[in-house]
Amino acid sequence: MAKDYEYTGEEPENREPNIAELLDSYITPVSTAYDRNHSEYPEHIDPNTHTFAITGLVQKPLSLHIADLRALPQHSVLCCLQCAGNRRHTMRTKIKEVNGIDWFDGAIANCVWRGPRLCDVLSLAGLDDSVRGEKGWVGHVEFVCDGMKCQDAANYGGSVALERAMCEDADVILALEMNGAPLTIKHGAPVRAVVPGVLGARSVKWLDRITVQMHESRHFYQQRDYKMLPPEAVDAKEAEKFWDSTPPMNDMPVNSVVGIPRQGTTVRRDENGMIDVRGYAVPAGMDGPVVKVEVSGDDGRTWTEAVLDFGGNDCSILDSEDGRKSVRWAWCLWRTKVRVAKGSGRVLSRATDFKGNLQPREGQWTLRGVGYNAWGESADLTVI
Ligand SMILES: Nc1nc2c(c(=O)[nH]1)N[C@H]1C(S)=C(S)[C@@H](COP(=O)(O)O)O[C@H]1N2
Ligand SMILES: [Mo]
Repeated sequence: MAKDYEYTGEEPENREPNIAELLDSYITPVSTAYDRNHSEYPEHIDPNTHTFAITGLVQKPLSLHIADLRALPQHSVLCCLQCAGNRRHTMRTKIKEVNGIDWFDGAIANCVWRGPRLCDVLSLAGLDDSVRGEKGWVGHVEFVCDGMKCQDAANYGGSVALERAMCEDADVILALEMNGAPLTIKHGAPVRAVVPGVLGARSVKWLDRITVQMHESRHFYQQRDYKMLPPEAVDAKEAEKFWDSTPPMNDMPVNSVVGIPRQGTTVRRDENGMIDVRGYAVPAGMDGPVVKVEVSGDDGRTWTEAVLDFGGNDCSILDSEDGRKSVRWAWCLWRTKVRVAKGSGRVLSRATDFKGNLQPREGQWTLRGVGYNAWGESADLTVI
């Protein structure tokens, strides 16, 4: 199938680390974390003079400095940011061709983000009565970066529900730091949104404007991209019929991948006929943390429970509410040994999260190759 979405102009930087490097550390180092850009990087933005606006359905529109954000209580969130197109390569090779960057399994990073809560920032401006519904907040919060021309639009933007933004438990922050250091320009300096559990596209970098509004963002990257179009949308022309009726993606699904052994490699069994297997797993949206990862070396007939690692903590961290809360948005790294027959073989993985979401055997094909979460798989192994 021909690609309908050829990019024009300068190709922005999009890169992912190889899986071995990614699995090497629980907290993904800033230099390892994937980069996903729809535009070139901005030149240095001076954090002392940069201002951004809070507008829309607020009592008092504001223009804020970074110093105003530093003056608010700071909140740290350990969270896995992932591009909606992570694992696209597997969707394209296992099901059929899709349009989009050929991400393998590395468009994901587990980092500590720090900054004020978005709800505290919005409270500075005061929310208008019109967004106060009977059962909670109505409307949306739009994040916009105005400075940079994107491939498909004049600027970058996206939104999340105001209810999510205002819910303390949802941990939505305006991040000033990543892994204990000021944000780098690549990752959104001086300030970016971080929306845990939601596709990375909403964690807008280089923020210029936050607007409270009744409607979802009408931005290209909210309305004409990052949607799980139905399978009937087989090409760009057919997709036109479905963009408006398909909701934008929001929460990411429960997922896991087998990182080691790599697909297509030769592995040697130990004296018991077992091989070492490692990978990562993430929970669905707000339903974390991951509580179980199962691995199979016999095509899913039998499953072995993997040992979970939450950054030096084992699964006993899941026993208390505080423990679970501390890794709710995070990934776990997992490892185990499984028995595999000699010859050609494969290993499979499937994750379950705290709410009981189980990673499905099959993934749904969708034109833009987003949201793939079929069982993790390392195929075409030569087992000796
Ligand atoms: N301003 C702006 N913000 C953006 C993007 C962008 O192109 N421009 N890309 C988004 C997407 S699609 C993802 S997955 C994440 C990637 O964040 P990272 O580059 O820090 O890993 O940023 C999001 N925020
Ligand atoms: Mo993304």
